Amino acid sequence: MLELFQITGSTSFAVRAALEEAGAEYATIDVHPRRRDEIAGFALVNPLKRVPALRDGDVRVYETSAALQYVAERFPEALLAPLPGDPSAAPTSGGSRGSATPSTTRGSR
Ligand SMILES: N[C@@H](CCC(=O)N[C@@H](CS)C(=O)NCC(=O)O)C(=O)O
Repeated sequence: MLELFQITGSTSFAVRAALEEAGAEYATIDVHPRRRDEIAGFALVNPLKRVPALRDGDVRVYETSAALQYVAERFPEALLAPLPGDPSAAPTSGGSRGSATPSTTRGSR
């Protein structure tokens, strides 16, 4: 089962929200901020011993953005984000005034 190493009130919440939104089966492993060495295997999942971190079988992911991307790709049916190669993920002009700010859109599938 997919495991989320987390600290309540940290950016772990974003990954947990994505897992919930995806309807994923997962377990949470609570990391105490000052006792991170007590969690068996945590350093193998994230050598920096920071949260969030995910373990999914042999796959280990850390950094919030990478974990969010992993969840989106692992559960594509949840449509959490455009997937690599999805033409609807192409940057747009950002509005009628032609802003140069990149943004992404998600089309209906
Ligand atoms: N750049 C990392 C930052 C991770 C990070 O600093 N996490 C904090 C919680 S928000 C943490 O693990 N703090 C515990 C510590 O550094 O001791 C990310 O985006 O995931």
